Amino acid sequence: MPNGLTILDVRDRIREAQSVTVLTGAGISADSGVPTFRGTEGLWKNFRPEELASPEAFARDPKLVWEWYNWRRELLATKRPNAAHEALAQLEKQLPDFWVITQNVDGLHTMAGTQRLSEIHGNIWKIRCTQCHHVRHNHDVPVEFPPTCVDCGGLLRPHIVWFGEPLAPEDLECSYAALHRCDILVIIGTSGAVYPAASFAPVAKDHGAFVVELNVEATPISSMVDVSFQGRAKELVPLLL
Ligand code: BJW
Ligand code: ZN
Repeated sequence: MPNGLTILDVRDRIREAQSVTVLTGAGISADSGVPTFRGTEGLWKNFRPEELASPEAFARDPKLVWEWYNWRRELLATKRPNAAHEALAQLEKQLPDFWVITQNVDGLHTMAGTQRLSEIHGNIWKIRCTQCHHVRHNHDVPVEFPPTCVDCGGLLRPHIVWFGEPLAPEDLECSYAALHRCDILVIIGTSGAVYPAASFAPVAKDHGAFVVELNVEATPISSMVDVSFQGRAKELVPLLL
């Protein structure tokens, strides 16, 4: 119970808030059975990020990168939102100003019903043409290689932000606006290892927000927040919200 605040005290603060922003990471979907990136069971234990999640990797070996995404699409096609995703979708209906910023590409927030959402690292169920940049929804499992654009014949890639690539300006704009205006920022299940999301806690704090972290363990973000609760997202989020 850091700062003497219980999770129910924070729940009361959220009920009184005008504006709440939520930042989520892989930990919220871990409770749906989706692997996280880092940690002992994380994806990066078996796969090197620079070999699969970078524009250089795709230029070098697009087939290998598509095989990895096909494997993940196959896994994700079996996953459903959990109680944490659902609690956030409910809260959206109750608050005048609410925004979810997710680093997750799995689409589970949308499946749970969240509408006020920025998917800042993209979405695995969207694909983009490397030539004409057209983005389309695509739920094929697997995507046949080489996938080509119906408009221009260009090679298609996952609509995901890889290392070294800029985030979409409209996502950054919505995210920073939500971080600047919120009374409370709730950060759920992220290791705080990847920028710019890793800097969102201090951005919100500098604009006067009360910042809450929910995670199964302490992270580099823990020392910057007002209160940090340790536990699983699917248990803590419904209690908090
Ligand atoms: C639970 C739980 C349970 C478990 N309940 N909790 C500043 C400083 C240093 C470096 C940089 C910087 N700015 C930019 C960079 C470079 C780079 C970066 O950050 N590198 C770092 C490694 C240092 N950033 C970028 O390249 C970004 N681009 C950018 O900044 O562009 C600038 C630019 C401008 C102009 C021109 C060009 C460039 C892009 C970053 C994109 C990241 N993409 C990835 C991979 C996508 C591949 C894919 O998914 O297919 O996105 S990286 C990977 O990490 C993925 C995630 O979204 C992201 C964050 O991971 P997350 O969600 O935190 O997961 P984990 O696994 O790390 O943590 C899980 C957490 O959950 C843990 O804490 C657990 O304890 C917890 N947990 N179970 C609650 N049940
Ligand atoms: Zn095209």
